[in-house]
Amino acid sequence: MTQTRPAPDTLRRSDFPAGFTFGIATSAYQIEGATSEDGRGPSIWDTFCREPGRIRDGSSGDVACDHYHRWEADLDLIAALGVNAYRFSVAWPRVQPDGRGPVNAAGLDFYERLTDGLLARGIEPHVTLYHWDLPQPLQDTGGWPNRDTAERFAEYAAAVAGRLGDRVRSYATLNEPWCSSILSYEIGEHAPGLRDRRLALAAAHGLLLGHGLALPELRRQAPRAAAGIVLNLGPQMPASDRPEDVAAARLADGRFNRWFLEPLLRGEYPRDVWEACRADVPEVREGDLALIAAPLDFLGVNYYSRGVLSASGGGVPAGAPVTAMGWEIYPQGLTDLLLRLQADYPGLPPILITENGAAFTDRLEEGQVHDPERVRYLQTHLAALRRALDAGVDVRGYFAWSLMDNFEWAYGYEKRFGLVYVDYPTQTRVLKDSGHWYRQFLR
Ligand code: IFM
Repeated sequence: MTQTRPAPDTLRRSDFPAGFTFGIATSAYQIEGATSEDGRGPSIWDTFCREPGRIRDGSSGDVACDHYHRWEADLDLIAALGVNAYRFSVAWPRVQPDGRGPVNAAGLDFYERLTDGLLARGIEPHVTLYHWDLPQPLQDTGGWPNRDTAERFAEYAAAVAGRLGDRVRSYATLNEPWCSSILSYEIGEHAPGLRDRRLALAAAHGLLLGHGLALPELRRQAPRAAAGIVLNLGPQMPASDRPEDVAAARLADGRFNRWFLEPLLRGEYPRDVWEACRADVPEVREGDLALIAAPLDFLGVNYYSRGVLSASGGGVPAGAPVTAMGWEIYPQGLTDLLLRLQADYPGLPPILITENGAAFTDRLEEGQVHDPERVRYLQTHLAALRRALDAGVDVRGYFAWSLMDNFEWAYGYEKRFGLVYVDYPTQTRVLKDSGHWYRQFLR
């Protein structure tokens, strides 16, 4: 029987299951600033931002949204939205300035204040341990391609969970390992900005290994918190039925989605991609895959768009709507992705949509920001999520990206993803129409 569902623009929180988590997300380097305060050490992003030509507007996260100093007012803003969860990341270089050895108490104090501040406001803390800000000293000894980094990550995870413990609702080990490996070591667009496929695949394995080593530490230190990982995923579709396009899409799917999903959920790397990349595949030691495939309490999915592939490359179909990032707006891809995960991975853990959102060219006019495209983006993606729930996919929560405009990596401050507008010179926060809409939706 087909269920009648409300149109996207009439969707409300009550159209989702009772207890469904609705939240909003950020990450440390993108919002905190204060990069050399209270004992924080340098990260690969501090170094990368200082290299000429790496960041489009020549900026860095040195000040960002000054959240390190404004966190209390920012938590009030989150509370005013009416969300029941907030996803933030911990900056490893604040906790361990050298990436190893003694813990910097002041760094952990900050995240403890944040955690307790959320709980005091009735908001669940969801922590991501690694959202790309590797301590520079660990890059100096090889970064993620060096297996030692995975060991160091597990120690760091234990230190964070040892302090924050079960006050945190969920710990994600990694955010989007595709970005911190392929985009960073092969495509060269993110720190450390290398172009070497062998190193990229070794980094991907190192990241997954770090995840596998960290999981038991999280379970030891915070037995009641959920432990999982966050992947950026999206359907990779052929531009036509031509066999070359179908093959290109299959390989793109393998490199983007399956290279991370399969070791985590099946304990093996996808054979077709392994063969295609044979000259560059990583060293996998005995026991690695068993660690990596340990059961997860949740799989975090970040969904933004799909890929459309032909033998000559990827692109957006002519005339398709896009965001300011040039990413196609394709809500059905979220439904398709979730159904595919459910079909392909028996025993799939519950899913959290840990990021979903869009950049548009926002303007502050007379104290207001009208962003109807973002409102529509959120509505249509929530409707797409609702369709996946109707089809039986076990999704437990949704986090909009992002709380506020912030440092969008290689794009600097040019791209605005926030539901809250940030006027950077004054650090004034202004709720955009999308923020008003989300608050209304959640009411
Ligand atoms: O801003 C990023 C975030 O850090 C990771 N996921 C994608 C977002 C938009 O590009």
